[in-house]
Amino acid sequence: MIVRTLAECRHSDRYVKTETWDSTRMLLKSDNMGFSFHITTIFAGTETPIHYQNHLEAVYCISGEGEVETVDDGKIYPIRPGTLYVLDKHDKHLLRATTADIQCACVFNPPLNGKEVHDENGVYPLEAEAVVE
Ligand code: 9YT
Repeated sequence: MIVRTLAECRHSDRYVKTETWDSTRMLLKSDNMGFSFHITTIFAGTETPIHYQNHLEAVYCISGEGEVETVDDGKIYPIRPGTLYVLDKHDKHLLRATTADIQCACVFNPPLNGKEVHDENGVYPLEAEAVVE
């Protein structure tokens, strides 16, 4: 059995921060669960272009406020506490936190290795550097 807290993961190599979001990767590929599980904060007033060509992702909003826009059709979906959005078609999208930071729980299949950040096209590589523990 694995038991971890957000606080201890946040103070380890499982924590990744960029200009528009941070991510605490509580479960990774090395945990052998077949998915990874992250707690992510999207910073208020930011927009992040994302295109997970190699991954499926489900995102559950715990707190905060924002929207996600699917690039191909220009549809905008509000994000509020209790909203789940699922990138089941590798949807290219723009993620915006508006008036408040969004805190969300994210699940990735296949699982992340640990050190992934978006490349210039908003993509995570299939095999990024792993967290060493
Ligand atoms: C919702 C989303 O995709 N945010 C970007 C960070 C990502 N969730 C991650 O790597 O944890």
